Amino acid sequence: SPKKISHIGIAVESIDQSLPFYEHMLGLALDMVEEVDTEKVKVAFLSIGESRIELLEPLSEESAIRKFLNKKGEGIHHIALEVDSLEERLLQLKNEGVPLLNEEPKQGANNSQIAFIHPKGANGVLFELTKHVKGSEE
Ligand code: CMX
Repeated sequence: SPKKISHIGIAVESIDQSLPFYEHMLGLALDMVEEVDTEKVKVAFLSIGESRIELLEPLSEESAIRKFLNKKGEGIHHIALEVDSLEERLLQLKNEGVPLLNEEPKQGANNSQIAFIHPKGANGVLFELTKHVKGSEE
Protein backbone atom coordinates (compact mmCIF):
# COMPACT_ATOMS: atom_id res chain seq x y z
CA SER A 1 0.00 0.00 0.00
CA PRO A 2 1.13 3.60 -0.54
CA LYS A 3 3.64 4.83 2.04
CA LYS A 4 2.64 8.45 2.41
CA ILE A 5 1.39 11.51 0.62
CA SER A 6 4.44 12.46 -1.40
CA HIS A 7 3.06 15.88 -2.22
CA ILE A 8 -0.01 17.96 -2.96
CA GLY A 9 0.19 19.83 -6.28
CA ILE A 10 -1.12 23.39 -6.50
CA ALA A 11 -1.48 25.11 -9.87
CA VAL A 12 -0.24 28.72 -9.86
CA GLU A 13 0.15 31.42 -12.50
CA SER A 14 3.57 32.39 -11.18
CA ILE A 15 5.91 30.63 -8.76
CA ASP A 16 7.83 33.85 -8.20
CA GLN A 17 4.68 35.61 -7.08
CA SER A 18 3.30 32.69 -5.04
CA LEU A 19 6.42 31.65 -3.14
CA PRO A 20 6.50 34.48 -0.57
CA PHE A 21 3.12 33.40 0.83
CA TYR A 22 4.22 29.78 1.26
CA GLU A 23 7.64 30.68 2.66
CA HIS A 24 6.91 33.72 4.77
CA MET A 25 3.24 33.44 5.71
CA LEU A 26 2.97 29.65 6.08
CA GLY A 27 6.61 29.31 7.14
CA LEU A 28 7.46 26.42 4.82
CA ALA A 29 11.02 25.80 3.66
CA LEU A 30 11.73 25.83 -0.08
CA ASP A 31 13.45 22.59 -1.16
CA MET A 32 14.07 23.21 -4.79
CA VAL A 33 12.82 24.70 -8.00
CA GLU A 34 13.02 22.65 -11.18
CA GLU A 35 11.75 22.62 -14.74
CA VAL A 36 10.11 19.36 -15.81
CA ASP A 37 10.44 19.32 -19.60
CA THR A 38 8.24 16.26 -20.11
CA GLU A 39 5.31 18.04 -18.41
CA LYS A 40 6.15 21.57 -19.62
CA VAL A 41 6.01 22.91 -16.09
CA LYS A 42 8.20 24.67 -13.59
CA VAL A 43 7.77 23.30 -10.08
CA ALA A 44 8.75 24.41 -6.59
CA PHE A 45 8.76 21.99 -3.66
CA LEU A 46 8.22 23.11 -0.08
CA SER A 47 8.68 20.65 2.78
CA ILE A 48 6.03 19.98 5.37
CA GLY A 49 6.97 17.04 7.61
CA GLU A 50 7.35 13.91 5.50
CA SER A 51 5.36 15.45 2.66
CA ARG A 52 5.67 18.42 0.39
CA ILE A 53 3.66 21.03 -1.37
CA GLU A 54 4.42 21.35 -5.08
CA LEU A 55 3.66 24.62 -6.81
CA LEU A 56 3.18 24.11 -10.57
CA GLU A 57 3.57 26.89 -13.11
CA PRO A 58 2.93 26.19 -16.81
CA LEU A 59 5.82 26.78 -19.22
CA SER A 60 3.80 26.38 -22.40
CA GLU A 61 0.30 26.77 -23.79
CA GLU A 62 0.17 22.97 -24.21
CA SER A 63 0.86 22.29 -20.55
CA ALA A 64 -1.88 20.44 -18.64
CA ILE A 65 -1.44 23.09 -15.96
CA ARG A 66 -2.18 25.91 -18.46
CA LYS A 67 -5.45 24.22 -19.40
CA PHE A 68 -6.34 23.69 -15.74
CA LEU A 69 -5.67 27.35 -14.87
CA ASN A 70 -7.72 28.59 -17.82
CA LYS A 71 -10.64 26.39 -16.85
CA LYS A 72 -10.62 26.41 -13.06
CA GLY A 73 -8.12 29.05 -11.96
CA GLU A 74 -5.43 28.56 -9.34
CA GLY A 75 -5.93 25.82 -6.75
CA ILE A 76 -5.30 22.22 -5.77
CA HIS A 77 -4.42 20.23 -8.88
CA HIS A 78 -3.43 16.75 -7.72
CA ILE A 79 -2.49 14.50 -4.81
CA ALA A 80 0.61 12.36 -5.19
CA LEU A 81 0.98 9.06 -3.34
CA GLU A 82 4.38 7.49 -2.83
CA VAL A 83 4.43 3.81 -3.86
CA ASP A 84 7.08 1.09 -3.75
CA SER A 85 6.50 -0.58 -7.07
CA LEU A 86 4.99 1.67 -9.69
CA GLU A 87 4.84 -0.88 -12.56
CA GLU A 88 3.13 -3.44 -10.36
CA ARG A 89 0.60 -0.94 -9.06
CA LEU A 90 -0.21 0.31 -12.58
CA LEU A 91 -0.76 -3.20 -13.87
CA GLN A 92 -3.06 -3.92 -10.94
CA LEU A 93 -5.11 -0.77 -11.56
CA LYS A 94 -5.26 -1.45 -15.29
CA ASN A 95 -6.52 -4.98 -14.69
CA GLU A 96 -9.20 -3.59 -12.37
CA GLY A 97 -10.34 -1.25 -15.14
CA VAL A 98 -9.22 1.97 -13.45
CA PRO A 99 -8.64 4.62 -16.16
CA LEU A 100 -4.97 5.58 -16.29
CA LEU A 101 -3.54 8.60 -18.08
CA ASN A 102 -0.34 6.72 -18.69
CA GLU A 103 0.11 2.98 -18.39
CA GLU A 104 3.89 3.27 -18.42
CA PRO A 105 5.75 5.32 -15.78
CA LYS A 106 7.15 8.60 -17.02
CA GLN A 107 9.82 10.96 -15.77
CA GLY A 108 8.68 13.38 -13.07
CA ALA A 109 10.35 16.05 -10.97
CA ASN A 110 13.36 15.22 -8.79
CA ASN A 111 14.24 12.19 -10.91
CA SER A 112 11.06 10.38 -9.87
CA GLN A 113 8.93 7.98 -11.90
CA ILE A 114 5.29 9.02 -12.09
CA ALA A 115 1.88 8.00 -13.46
CA PHE A 116 -1.60 9.49 -13.21
CA ILE A 117 -5.06 8.06 -12.61
CA HIS A 118 -7.81 9.86 -14.53
CA PRO A 119 -9.96 12.00 -12.18
CA LYS A 120 -13.13 10.43 -13.62
CA GLY A 121 -12.02 7.13 -12.06
CA ALA A 122 -11.19 8.69 -8.70
CA ASN A 123 -14.14 10.80 -7.55
CA GLY A 124 -12.98 13.87 -9.46
CA VAL A 125 -9.50 13.89 -7.93
CA LEU A 126 -6.37 13.68 -10.06
CA PHE A 127 -4.07 11.17 -8.33
CA GLU A 128 -0.41 10.82 -9.16
CA LEU A 129 1.50 7.71 -8.14
CA THR A 130 5.15 8.37 -7.64
CA LYS A 131 8.18 6.20 -7.09
CA HIS A 132 11.18 7.79 -5.51
CA VAL A 133 14.27 6.82 -7.50
CA LYS A 134 17.38 6.07 -5.47
CA GLY A 135 20.13 8.60 -5.83
CA SER A 136 17.82 11.57 -6.29
CA GLU A 137 17.89 14.10 -3.49
CA GLU A 138 15.17 13.77 -0.87
N1 CMX B 1 -8.33 17.48 -11.04
C1 CMX B 1 -9.62 17.06 -11.14
N2 CMX B 1 -10.32 17.07 -12.30
C2 CMX B 1 -9.67 17.52 -13.39
C3 CMX B 1 -8.34 17.97 -13.36
C4 CMX B 1 -7.66 17.94 -12.12
N3 CMX B 1 -6.41 18.34 -12.01
N4 CMX B 1 -7.98 18.36 -14.59
C5 CMX B 1 -9.04 18.16 -15.39
N5 CMX B 1 -10.07 17.65 -14.66
C6 CMX B 1 -11.39 17.27 -15.15
C7 CMX B 1 -12.07 18.44 -15.83
O1 CMX B 1 -12.78 19.20 -14.87
C8 CMX B 1 -13.01 17.75 -16.80
O2 CMX B 1 -14.14 17.29 -16.14
P1 CMX B 1 -15.57 17.38 -16.84
O3 CMX B 1 -15.46 16.46 -18.04
O4 CMX B 1 -16.50 16.89 -15.80
O5 CMX B 1 -15.73 18.81 -17.20
C9 CMX B 1 -12.20 16.53 -17.24
O6 CMX B 1 -11.24 16.30 -16.19
C10 CMX B 1 -11.48 16.77 -18.54
O7 CMX B 1 -10.75 17.97 -18.40
P2 CMX B 1 -10.19 18.87 -19.56
O8 CMX B 1 -10.07 20.25 -19.06
O9 CMX B 1 -10.90 18.61 -20.84
O10 CMX B 1 -8.70 18.39 -19.65
P3 CMX B 1 -8.07 17.15 -20.38
O11 CMX B 1 -9.00 15.98 -20.45
O12 CMX B 1 -7.42 17.63 -21.61
O13 CMX B 1 -6.92 16.83 -19.32
C11 CMX B 1 -6.13 15.49 -17.60
C12 CMX B 1 -7.20 16.47 -18.01
C13 CMX B 1 -6.31 15.17 -16.12
C14 CMX B 1 -6.29 14.23 -18.46
C15 CMX B 1 -4.74 16.16 -17.88
O14 CMX B 1 -4.65 17.31 -17.11
C16 CMX B 1 -3.57 15.26 -17.62
O15 CMX B 1 -3.18 14.46 -18.45
N6 CMX B 1 -2.95 15.36 -16.42
C17 CMX B 1 -1.83 14.56 -16.05
C18 CMX B 1 -0.52 15.25 -16.31
C19 CMX B 1 -0.37 16.45 -15.43
O16 CMX B 1 -1.29 16.91 -14.77
N7 CMX B 1 0.87 16.98 -15.43
C20 CMX B 1 1.22 18.13 -14.65
C21 CMX B 1 1.88 17.74 -13.34
C22 CMX B 1 3.32 17.34 -13.54
C23 CMX B 1 4.12 17.08 -12.29
O17 CMX B 1 3.59 16.98 -11.16
O18 CMX B 1 5.35 16.99 -12.46
